[in-house]
Amino acid sequence: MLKNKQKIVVMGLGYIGLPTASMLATKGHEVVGVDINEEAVKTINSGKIHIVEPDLDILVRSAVNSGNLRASIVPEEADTFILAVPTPFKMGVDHCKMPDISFVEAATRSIAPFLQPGNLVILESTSPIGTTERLAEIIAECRPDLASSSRIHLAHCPERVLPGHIIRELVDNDRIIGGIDKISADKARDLYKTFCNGNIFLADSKTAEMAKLVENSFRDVNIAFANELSIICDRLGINVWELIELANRHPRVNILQPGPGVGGHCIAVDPWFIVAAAPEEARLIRTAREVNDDKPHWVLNRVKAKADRFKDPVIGCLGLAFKANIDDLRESPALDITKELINQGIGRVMACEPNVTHGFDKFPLYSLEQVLREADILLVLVDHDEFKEIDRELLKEKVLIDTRGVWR
Ligand code: SAJ
Repeated sequence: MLKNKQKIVVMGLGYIGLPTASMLATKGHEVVGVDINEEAVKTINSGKIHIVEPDLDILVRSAVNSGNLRASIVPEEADTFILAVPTPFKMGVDHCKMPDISFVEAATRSIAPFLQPGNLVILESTSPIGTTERLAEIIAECRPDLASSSRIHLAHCPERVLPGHIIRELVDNDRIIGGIDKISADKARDLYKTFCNGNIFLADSKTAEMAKLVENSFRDVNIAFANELSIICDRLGINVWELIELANRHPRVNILQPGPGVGGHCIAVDPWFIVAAAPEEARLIRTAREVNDDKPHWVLNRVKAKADRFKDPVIGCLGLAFKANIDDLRESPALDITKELINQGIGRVMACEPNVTHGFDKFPLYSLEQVLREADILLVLVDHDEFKEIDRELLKEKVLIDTRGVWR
């Protein structure tokens, strides 16, 4: 029997909320997952999942079967509320993308009627600086009866899990918890300790918010360096993959890998939250975003230049997902490049995405065999294992544009 068993409401049953809710349920807490998507709620209540993530199906099934997890479209009273809703960006002035915290605000307003003195509210969503304090204001507006200090505890505990490895990283990763006061941070730490084997570090809420943004910006800036190198090397006739491998033999150098651009819903978004907060100072972070956002155009122009040499070019696009060995197409540069080739009528485009087998209707998909047979130009957009294993003999007569270095 769990020592500090709690009733927990998790707002948002997506890539973060659902694994977190299920994990807490399998550890013995009573969990109610809340989502506005009625279909998702039905699916989860039947022990199934509506998103793709390795091993999540097993975790959800066991959480639902244990009787500790149920999904609902409305919140209810609980000891702890965890907010795991999206924080996208919206277009601001001067091409600067501004954080949109309307989902977090709406989720806070919807739990406000159910709050009781002593409750803990945890913000997991990646958020701009000051959001946790903003939630305290919203709660005070909605519930003046709870406004006196320390009646509601509030902490930011940013998620850090890598899509494709969410279940393992949820348990193993270190966590940062930023409380609006010490007691809030302590209470959140006690809860996360029930499933997290990593170290838990306490900070104030602004530092925790910034830490999450900085982690993803660090990666974005480093990928931008690799992407810029790939363009420089192309001009200078140097194999960038070999170059990076050699440079990384230095004990203090660790260059990341170039690609067709940066996709997903985190790394291409979060740095903008820092730029929006400090536009004059965040020069490198902004430039890195621009370098990465520009990479798909550069790839497109390279394909056009090669296609010009053919009368009726057939272009095989290998991979549509935003990174290797997943089926997630959200904010994928590979998908954008392929769509743009089709829209601009650059030859006949044959796209192949081995991880997407049904439900895709934007354009036709082809088997790898068919693409390898018919394409004049092969454009590698994702480093899926299937593409690494292609027999090199089959590539001999083709024009190759390998944005991921799978055939380096
Ligand atoms: N990419 C490259 N070159 C590289 C590494 C990545 O081009 O060397 C590209 C990928 O192909 C992809 C994009 O970057 O298009 C992002 O992929 P990723 O694997 O770097 O990260 P995400 O978006 O799947 O998850 C990130 C993780 N953050 C960090 O590694 C600092 C994860 O830990 C976060 O929890 C997640 O963002 C999030 O939710 O914020």
